[in-house]
Amino acid sequence: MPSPTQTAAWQALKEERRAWNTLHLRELFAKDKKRFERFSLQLDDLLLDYSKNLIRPQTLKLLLKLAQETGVETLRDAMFSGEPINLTEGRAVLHTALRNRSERPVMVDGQDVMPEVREVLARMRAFADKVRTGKWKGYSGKPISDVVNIGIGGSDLGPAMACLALKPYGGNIRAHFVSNVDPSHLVDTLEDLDPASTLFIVASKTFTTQETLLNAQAARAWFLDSAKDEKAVAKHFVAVSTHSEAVKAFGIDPANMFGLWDWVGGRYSLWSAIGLPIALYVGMDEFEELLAGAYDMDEHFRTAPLAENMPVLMALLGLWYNNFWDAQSYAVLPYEQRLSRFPAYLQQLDMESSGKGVMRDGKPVKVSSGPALFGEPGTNGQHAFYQLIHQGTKLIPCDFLAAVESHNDVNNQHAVLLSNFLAQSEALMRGKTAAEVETELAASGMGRKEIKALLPHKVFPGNRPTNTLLYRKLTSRTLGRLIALYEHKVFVQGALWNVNSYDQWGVELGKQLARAILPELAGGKPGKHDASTLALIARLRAGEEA
Ligand code: G6Q
Repeated sequence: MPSPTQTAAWQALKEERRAWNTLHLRELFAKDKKRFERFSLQLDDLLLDYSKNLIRPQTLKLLLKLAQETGVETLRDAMFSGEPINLTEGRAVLHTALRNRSERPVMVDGQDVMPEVREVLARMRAFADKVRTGKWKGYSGKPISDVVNIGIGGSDLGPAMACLALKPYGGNIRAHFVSNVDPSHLVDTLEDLDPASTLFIVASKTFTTQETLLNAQAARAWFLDSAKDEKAVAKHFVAVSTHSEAVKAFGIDPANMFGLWDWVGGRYSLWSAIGLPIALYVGMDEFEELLAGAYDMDEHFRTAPLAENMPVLMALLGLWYNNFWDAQSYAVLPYEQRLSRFPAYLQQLDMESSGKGVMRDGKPVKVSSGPALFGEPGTNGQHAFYQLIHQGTKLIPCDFLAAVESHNDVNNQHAVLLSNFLAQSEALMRGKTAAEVETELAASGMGRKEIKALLPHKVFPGNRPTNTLLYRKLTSRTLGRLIALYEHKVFVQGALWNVNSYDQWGVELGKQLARAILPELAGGKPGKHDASTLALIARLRAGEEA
């Protein structure tokens, strides 16, 4: 696969960018009454309106040509068919197999992985049903009331985000998530829990992650403090991992272990048994709805032509700003409080996957790769950081997300939420001209001198690009579609930049470095460090305040 810069489309896009120096969306909307129809796409109840982007028909044509020239479709087909596209780890990338709702086999090294996938799903169902109906009893005979997932990164962010999003489908089990090695996270979580009705899920693909193992040990000690019987552990601790030996060594019966496979990347694993907290919280039927939603998106991504392919279009638009408009960041703004952890989840998905400096062949990427992603739910973000998006010097493309219908009908507030949602993207697109500001200020009775001084501060340049994603209601199926949409978007960008989206050596580095410093904090011989790190270690050893 070539570097994208070697394609004819890339060179033509540079020209296209220059043409945009004199174009404004406000005028393009005025000229083309069909702009919304031209630049929007519907997949069942999910609408992508991408008309408020800095594109015209020829821009899109060139972007689609780039997708063709960089071989996006070939890599996509290789992923779905189980080829080891994660080159640096020699692995297939098959989170799509986990939600394959068809009878199609998925082959890895000549073997169909679907029977094993179905078997784990069946075990999850049996277990979730038992716990949710109260048939699974704790050591004192009490049913389970609280589930605590102990995991970090990919073994935490997805399930934590999804449980929050799917609250309306939650049953009588409360779900909690402990990830940070900061002991306060565990302590605060356990504070109000009853050991006799608490179930811990120790979720770690590798079962070597320091934070997770330490928190799991501490949780076990907390539990045994009340239960006072090692045998009770089996009723309160289950594991999700690929490593049955390590699980056993930790003291969890492998019969209470749910497996996954090395072809599931951590940040793509919520569809596997890593999703067990979701299944316990909303029930297995809803969990399967989540899988079905992702499968809808997989089928769309796999079969729709590039020009009508949601993840492809979103990826191309992202690349357009990232590489031709020098956008360094990207905001995801759900007007849905229950998606409050969605940006954090996407942060890992996008930044861990696309935060790469070399191409698939190990040569440096010559262009800017993944942007920094951030976001908060609207309307909260409006009262915080939108200022920079409206009037700052940086271009920040945004995705606005909202549901037509809310799960809660209170005081007409959903309509207020939606009016804000629409007003923001419209304002970002249109801006406010000097003439408009002047008219407004004059009408308020302001004098000429004052108007002159204030005017530049009140002008909004507009021409700031946004996507709008509108769905009927935040159901499990919709959430599945949305997550898979962003997963595939990230995949396409990886293909466009020719980077491996599926490794994470930066995470591994963190895991190694902390292990080396720990004994030094405990009084061991200081290692070779820079003066700043040495001084900080000395300060911490002395117990002084930093
Ligand atoms: C995800 C990353 C990383 C990983 C965590 C937890 O893609 O690899 O976030 O999920 O480090 O790893 P374990 O599940 O192995 O504990």
